[in-house]
Amino acid sequence: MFTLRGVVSLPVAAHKGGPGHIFGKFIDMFQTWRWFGNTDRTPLTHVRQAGAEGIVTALHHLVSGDVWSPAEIEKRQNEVRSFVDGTPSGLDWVVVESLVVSEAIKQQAGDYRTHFANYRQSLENLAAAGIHTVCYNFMPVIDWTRTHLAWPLAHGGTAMRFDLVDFAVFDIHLLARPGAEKAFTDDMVAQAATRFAAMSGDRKVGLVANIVAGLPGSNEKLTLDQVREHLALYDDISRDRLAQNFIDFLGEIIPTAERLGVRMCCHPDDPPFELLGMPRVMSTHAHIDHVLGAVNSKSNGLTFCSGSLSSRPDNDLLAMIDRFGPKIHFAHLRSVKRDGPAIAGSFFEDEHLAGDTGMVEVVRALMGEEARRRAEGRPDWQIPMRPDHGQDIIDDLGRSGQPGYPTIGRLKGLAELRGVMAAVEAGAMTATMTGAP
Ligand code: DNO
Repeated sequence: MFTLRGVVSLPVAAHKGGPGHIFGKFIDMFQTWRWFGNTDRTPLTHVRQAGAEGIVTALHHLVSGDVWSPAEIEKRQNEVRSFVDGTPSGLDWVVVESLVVSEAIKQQAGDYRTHFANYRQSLENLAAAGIHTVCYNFMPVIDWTRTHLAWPLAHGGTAMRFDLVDFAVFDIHLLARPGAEKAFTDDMVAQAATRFAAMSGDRKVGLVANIVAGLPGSNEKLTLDQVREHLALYDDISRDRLAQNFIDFLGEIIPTAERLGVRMCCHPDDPPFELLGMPRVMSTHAHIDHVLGAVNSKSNGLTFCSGSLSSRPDNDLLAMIDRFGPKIHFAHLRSVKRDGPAIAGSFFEDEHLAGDTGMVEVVRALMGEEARRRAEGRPDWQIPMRPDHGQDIIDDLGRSGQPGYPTIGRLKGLAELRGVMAAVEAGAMTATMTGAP
């Protein structure tokens, strides 16, 4: 029932082979790549050369709340399966990211009941097409948020950054949200005032665009006024109410997902703390525990995003893998470097093996979970991962790709992560051969 098409159906020997695998200890993660369709600046030929084994994509052109029809799904599958010259790509669409949950569902307003039915129908259509892993999020109004899309690094490349002072400038001075100062410390409010006074017109426009115009993944591009209107709709929605709306959504769709063998996996909040006075329900260990426990099904799972989760220092990633492991259906692997110890603070997206995330231990723990599943006989033992984001380096600079999704930066990230996986696997093998614990 729970097979990941194109993943576990690959015979292990044909998939990787090599003498290292003869003991049947193969615990590698399935290496995927996010691709936005044929307009993506990274063509599938390059995805193949980067060594990715499967594709993560979505029908980004459809409005949230609508049904994903079999014809649209098939069209995207066919795009993934061929290079633009028509030759087979050797790739398949294995993970949906994202089947967006509409604002109507998050707020339980307007057409939300129709949207529940449409969401279930989309799951039916995806499962019929052989796609069984579906990522989504439950963040109100704005998907992931950064203040800088091309923050200069000492090595000459650029990275994405979330700067809390810039965010306060946006919230207090540009969006001018009533009462926004209350969300920040006095010191932060003062720093924001100074920074705003010195900020150029271009930077103000750029800052607004970075935050509200939508980063890849959100299919609604909002104006400042639309953000204000949306925020007003959350005036009466407390954190408890949003959490309950989330659980109601799960109650509506998880039985269908379970019947279809679809693994739903919710992405954590990014960043994982409150923004713009709106509640957050997927930021911490306790939040995730609550949501996964409220509708207890293997189909109700988690996208383990190491970068989002480690953006706050009190999240213990290894404890999360230990607790939620059996329900981790997808992994985003990236690292952040935090500016300081504040729970809600600034960070930038560091190289995949650098920063505060502790990537080697995270990969080791995820591969340990895979090994545990294999021993248990789970057909979906292999966790699809993708190198999440990447710094813009070398040919990425000036390519104008999707923010956070450069070709070379991700290729480098994937190569480094593959190295970690190979080392972890070799370590497991050595332990088996020497009888070491
Ligand atoms: C950013 C992504 C997110 C993610 C959604 C999942 O790079 O990780 O946009 O796709 O939050 O629904």
